Amino acid sequence: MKIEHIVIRHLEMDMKAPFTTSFGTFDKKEFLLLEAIDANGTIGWGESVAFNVPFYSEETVKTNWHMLEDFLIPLILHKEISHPSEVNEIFSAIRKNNMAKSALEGAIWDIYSQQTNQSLAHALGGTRKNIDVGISIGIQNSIEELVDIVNGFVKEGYKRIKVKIKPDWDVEVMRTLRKTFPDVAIMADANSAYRLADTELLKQLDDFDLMMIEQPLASDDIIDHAQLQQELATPICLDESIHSLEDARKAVELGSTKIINIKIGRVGGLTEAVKIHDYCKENNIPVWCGGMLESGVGRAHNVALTTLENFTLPGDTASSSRYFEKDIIEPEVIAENGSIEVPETAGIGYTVNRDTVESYTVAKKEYK
Ligand code: OSB
Ligand code: MG
Repeated sequence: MKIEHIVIRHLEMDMKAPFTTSFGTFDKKEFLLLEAIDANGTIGWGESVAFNVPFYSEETVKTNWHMLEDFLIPLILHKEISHPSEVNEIFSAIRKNNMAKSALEGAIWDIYSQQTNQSLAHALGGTRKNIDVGISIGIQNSIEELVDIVNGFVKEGYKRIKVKIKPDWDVEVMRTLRKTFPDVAIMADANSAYRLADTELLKQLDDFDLMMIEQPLASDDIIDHAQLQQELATPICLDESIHSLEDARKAVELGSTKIINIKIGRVGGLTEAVKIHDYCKENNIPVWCGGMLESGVGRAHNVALTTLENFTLPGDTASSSRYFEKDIIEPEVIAENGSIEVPETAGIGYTVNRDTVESYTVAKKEYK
């Protein structure tokens, strides 16, 4: 294939409810949507998971636009590409900026799977027809409100409940949840809110039979996490610290993580995500697919990736309707009883609604 035309759109979507983590609150979703068109007219869609603020990682909507316009798109336009796994190599001179790279690589994977007449899931080597999913719940104003919200999602059938924690919203919260929901699979995500000096506090979480604790320590750390894991019975799962197969290998070899959260954008695309999956499978490290409050396009890519064999733990890919009044894809992603049916049609398996996209677009530029 040869990509001849790329459209970058900056979208803003209202969220049904604000989402609060230890690093801040999102009350609207701003992101870049990429449309890539090849010489035959096949259209592929990709989504950047970079937020409008650099609090989860250093990338933002604006830095992504800069990287795409000035460096990544010029490397791709009018070049013959025989397989999307080549894109990683084409981008290799450019350091990091993984979310920007991933958005473009994702659109190319979509085109490739359409042209080879297979679902994206199949093109990636996935086999599941249905995927199990959980849900991630932000920090609330009171434990009572949190219990109500958890109760609603447990009733909807989500397969595990993840709750955000931070200092002063941790041990008592998890104690109450475990007492109220004795049989539910529960985990906590700290988004780097603690330091090794908090080990005694974090050890108290061992009382609540949590599936795992996600990224308790610094976002760039794998050393202190290894030491913390020695002290904790609860498995540590790294999110922010893992940007590549090499990061995954080092963290696993050091004993810093027993489970890995794979986010396509954070690791620079689907090709690298599959490599991390394969490495983890060989090393008995279960993985699950993380979420970044994606619109339907990013959500569809997450669904496809999760069909790979070693995605044995429920991910964060909830129904579109959990986040937005109206998503940009048709049909929307629907989790029923904590399970999503994987589409079998060629490409990402969902249709992008151009009118809906237009209604959320605040800026747009074309590259030829
Ligand atoms: O750490 O997984 C995270 C949302 C924004 C930034 C980081 C994270 C999250 C979530 C929500 O946990 C995942 C989702 O529902 O998409
Ligand atoms: Mg996380």
